[in-house]
Amino acid sequence: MEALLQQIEKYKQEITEVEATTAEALETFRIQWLGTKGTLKNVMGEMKNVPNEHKRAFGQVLNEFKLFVEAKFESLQQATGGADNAAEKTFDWSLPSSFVPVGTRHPLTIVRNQIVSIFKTLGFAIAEGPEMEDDWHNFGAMNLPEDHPARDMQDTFYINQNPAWLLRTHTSSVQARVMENQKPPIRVICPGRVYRNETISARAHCFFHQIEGLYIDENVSFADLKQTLYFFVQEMFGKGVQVRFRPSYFPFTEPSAEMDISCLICDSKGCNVCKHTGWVEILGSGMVHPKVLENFGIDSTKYTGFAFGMGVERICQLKYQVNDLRLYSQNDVRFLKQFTGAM
Ligand code: 2NL
Repeated sequence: MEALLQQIEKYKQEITEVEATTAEALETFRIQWLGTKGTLKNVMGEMKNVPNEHKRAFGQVLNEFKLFVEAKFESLQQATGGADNAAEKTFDWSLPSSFVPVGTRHPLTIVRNQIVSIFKTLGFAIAEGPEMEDDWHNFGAMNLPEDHPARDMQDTFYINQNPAWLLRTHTSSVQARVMENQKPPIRVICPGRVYRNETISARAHCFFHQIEGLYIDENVSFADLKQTLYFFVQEMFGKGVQVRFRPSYFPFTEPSAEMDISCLICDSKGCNVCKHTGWVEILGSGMVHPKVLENFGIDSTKYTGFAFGMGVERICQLKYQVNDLRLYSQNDVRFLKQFTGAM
């Protein structure tokens, strides 16, 4: 009994010395003294051991101690910033959190990443280069004759005419820079934005995104080209897709071929996308023209190579049925947010 009264005095002493300054310290105080397993509860529990004749007097001491602790707690609360505490008391922690909008990748980025990662598995390195180019890297080195229509002001954005500075019309200019700086074997994939002087419509735009590939080594054959692009198509569009190659012409490849795949939209039954042929064109390709190799001092009797180029917008159109090129650059979130989740 006497010991208990002394203990309570000691507690009071201890409490008087407490100076809580933070919300955590305040909470520690509350748990230690006022909590369900706190000191106050313990001391109250001693009541049952007090002889009956002392219960009344002891009860008063306990009650006074309780008020003492609570008063201290209140004064500490005030000292630790009344405003904060008021906010904390009235804040409803069970409310749902505010909505955090999550951005989405652009569909062209998604498709570009897919294409690039397929060629990476085949050992292709990624190369990038400037969008503003000189005549040589964009046209000359690629075996485009001086009078070629692509060189016309009507088709190309010129920044300067003499010497010619222009916005690259294909990413071949990047491969040109790779051939300039590296010796075969060369195996690169070049993704990037390219520019053409066209009137904007659903089917044409003044810029688009291209991915070109280049593979130069000894004994590279047209069979390698076909097998590589066939593998790409199966990875990109699925195992059941049919392919066909049609002879074509590019100044920088000989022979040249365009590649079609069976129409995914109508399962080759005939629709607007395949113009009722059952086939859709997805890329151009060919064996690198000997003149292009020699332009970079690569011995065309020792080395051969294949190259290809595809439009990312076109692949994206086939994968996601995007029917208007302008959607890619209008940044309408109703369009963009349909691609949530894809990488
Ligand atoms: C297309 C066709 C093509 C190439 C691009 C190329 C690059 C070098 C040498 C030879 Cl460095 N060729 N590129 C070859 C064939 C076709 O692109 O329709 N692109 C959208």
